[in-house]
Amino acid sequence: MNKTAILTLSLLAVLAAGCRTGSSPDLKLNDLEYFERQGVNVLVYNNTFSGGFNDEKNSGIEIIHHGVRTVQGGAIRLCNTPEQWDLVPTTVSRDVNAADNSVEVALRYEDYDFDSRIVVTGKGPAVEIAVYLDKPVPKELEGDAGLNIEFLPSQYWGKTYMMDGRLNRFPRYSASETVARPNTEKVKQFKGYRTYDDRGTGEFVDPLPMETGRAITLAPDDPERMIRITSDSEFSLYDGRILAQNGWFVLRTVLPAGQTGKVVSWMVEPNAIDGWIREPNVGYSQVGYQPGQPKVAVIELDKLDKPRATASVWRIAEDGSEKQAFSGKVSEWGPYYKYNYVKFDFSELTTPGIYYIKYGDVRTGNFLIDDSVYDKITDATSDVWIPIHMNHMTVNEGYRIWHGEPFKEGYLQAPANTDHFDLHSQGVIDTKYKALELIPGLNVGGFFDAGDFDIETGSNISVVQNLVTLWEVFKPMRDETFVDEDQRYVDLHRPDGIPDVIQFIEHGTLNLVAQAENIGHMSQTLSNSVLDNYHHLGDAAAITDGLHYDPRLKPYQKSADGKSSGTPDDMWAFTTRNPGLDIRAATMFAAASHALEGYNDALAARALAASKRLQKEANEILSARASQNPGANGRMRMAGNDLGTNLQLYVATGDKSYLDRFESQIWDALERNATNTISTAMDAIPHLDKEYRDKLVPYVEKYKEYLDSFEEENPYGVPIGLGNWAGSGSVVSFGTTASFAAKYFPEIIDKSYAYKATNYLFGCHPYHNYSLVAAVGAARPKAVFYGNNRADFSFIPGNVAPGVLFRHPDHFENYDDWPFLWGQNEGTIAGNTGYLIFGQAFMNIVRQ
Ligand SMILES: [Ca+2]
Ligand SMILES: [Ca+2]
Ligand SMILES: [Ca+2]
Repeated sequence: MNKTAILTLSLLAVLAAGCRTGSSPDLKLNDLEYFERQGVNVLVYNNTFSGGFNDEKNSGIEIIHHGVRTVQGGAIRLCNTPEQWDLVPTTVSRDVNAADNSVEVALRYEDYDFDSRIVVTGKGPAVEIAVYLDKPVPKELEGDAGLNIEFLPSQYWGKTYMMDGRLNRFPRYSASETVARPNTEKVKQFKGYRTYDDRGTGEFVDPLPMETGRAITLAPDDPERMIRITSDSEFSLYDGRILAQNGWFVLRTVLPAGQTGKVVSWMVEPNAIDGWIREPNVGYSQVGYQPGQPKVAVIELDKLDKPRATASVWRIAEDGSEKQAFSGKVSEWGPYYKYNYVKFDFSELTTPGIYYIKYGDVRTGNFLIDDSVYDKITDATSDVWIPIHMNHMTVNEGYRIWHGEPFKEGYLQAPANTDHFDLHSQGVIDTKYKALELIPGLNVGGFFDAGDFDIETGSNISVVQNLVTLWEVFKPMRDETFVDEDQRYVDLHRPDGIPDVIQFIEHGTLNLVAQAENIGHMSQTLSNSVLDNYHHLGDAAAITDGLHYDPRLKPYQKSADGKSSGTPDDMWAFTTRNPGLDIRAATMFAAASHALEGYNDALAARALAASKRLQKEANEILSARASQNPGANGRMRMAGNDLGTNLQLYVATGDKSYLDRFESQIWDALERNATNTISTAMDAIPHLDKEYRDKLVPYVEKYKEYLDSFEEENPYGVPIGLGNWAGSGSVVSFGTTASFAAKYFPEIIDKSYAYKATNYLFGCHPYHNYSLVAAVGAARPKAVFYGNNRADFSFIPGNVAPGVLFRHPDHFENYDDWPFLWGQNEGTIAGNTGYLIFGQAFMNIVRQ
């Protein structure tokens, strides 16, 4: 967007704001195709159930109520309190009828040949949600198919509600009633998997309603959350948390059997506070600023809010007194999606101290200006988050065991043609093992993927690669973790004389080498075999019983020798060979081998042997495939000969022929796409001469244009992802590449770009201003994350949240009272080791 356009748009925004003040209190469809009045947005399938993991609590009819998305999941659903893997409808069509002020969606359950239509019509301050059927509910779904809508527990618990005039309060914790019903009555779940373990009873648990009636008022005690809903037929209110900790409050009307036409009608009236304007979100770095760095707060404003002319910074003295230290102009940036943005530059303030920003009535949390503010930004990640994610170990911290030793029984060969619930599958068996046979030696090393406990091989390869990069480039000698692979024991905050990074490299390599040696090639994943333990929360050692599964035993029976059980909970190895993954592993093994030399020579030798064998075999497979399918030849050979691989192999082996190959490819690649290639190109600088570095200059200049383009694209000046998984990862890579560029080309790329990345991560971003990195040096880091302790509404220190998630068509959000949305709150092992590299590269340039 160019500056003129920005000015024009902001002018339009001000004009539009002027027109809308005192606008009608009716919910009207706007140009973005949702119902709007100030303080209330009603979205009708602007987001559909197609995110990748079934019910992501992000879809259907949704309400953004005074700035917070508190209601979603409005749909025809097949149970009282749907879980993630319950069937979701596909959206066959979505028609917006501006003249009627209505939106109609056609929904379909393919498994049951069941079609329905939902029509949402704005009627004054309310919307009518009506369900139409052209054919009656299929017999097998009678009593199951219903109109559901879901309310965010953390925004409603503790608040009152009235059903047909009866008084109630939303419970802080679920303790309502359930009933056990025969499994034959359970509507099938995703691909026939089951989210529950019936312990041999043949029964599933069904929640009973907390209340039933025809009129409900939610939160009459809280104008921001109050909603009135009436129905032409009975509805019931359920607490979804009774089945699954991530469940929501659900209001539901079961569709009548044998009827067609308009079968259900609800009137939904969300309260709108008269004259409500969202409080400004003053974005600033909660970790603070170095005295000489740029300091720009980005202030996110309601479009009806009139920007102030000035803002100020106040200093807190050692005696607790406060004094204004700086006052300056606020400049307009303009509209970006739902809000309007202004900026406040206080770079002139350079005196070390404790400060806060005042913008109108808003007073931010305090922050420091000091040279030392960034010194500890990676410590929690390296000392706490990463060791807690070490698999096959007991992990202790002080008085607390984070988890015992998981998966002692090892991993079984996944049966052929198995689809899986975490986006994997097993094709034909391509190992020497039979289905469900134990593959020996895999229960060693490796890192939990994320908030779940599988070893995602691709991610673990990236992890080892990241850690080797960290080690080779920065040699961090930090030793705060005790790791004993023989005892299978990790103790946090206990130095053992060995740098932690080298121990993490060893731990990751141990599992990946075991895969190469015992499977013969890399697996896709080592993961859960049953859905009912995949969604495990808490101690990883409790996921399986640690005993080998023996199908000859009765379910849950233990063998006389205590070594096996009839519980089919053992993890599976999904072994379907992917030569591309093998090549990535070969590169990583070469790098790991180099890093481990002199520390664990035996493992280094195994890694190098695996590297050479996998590279040879994978290239043979690719060549064979290419000769069968000549069209794919170019693409497949590229996979085996990419730039990064050749560079890594040169570093690992010292073999000049790899470097020659790298040099023969790099310039074409830079010509094709400088921004994507510049990072790899810079990785080679330490290994090549000055002439190579100087030849990169024009591409770095091009890269600078790319970096600058974000200043015009959004108010934060960093890449902001709009996908289904929020974009902190892109900001981290942006910051990493910008930091390396500032190191090698300070005359072209100054440090300001890298500082933009830390600003964003540590609080200067849309929606709220909390630091996205758990527990890191901020007055207000985020309080909840999607880790394995998420049911405790807690976090694992050092986690980097994906962050601010975009919801179509114009809403950014990051829940900080509800940890369960992975797309905004889950950290991953590859992402968090990537953050370590960023942190080191960043500290390296800002200390210069
Ligand atoms: Ca996973
Ligand atoms: Ca150590
Ligand atoms: Ca077992």
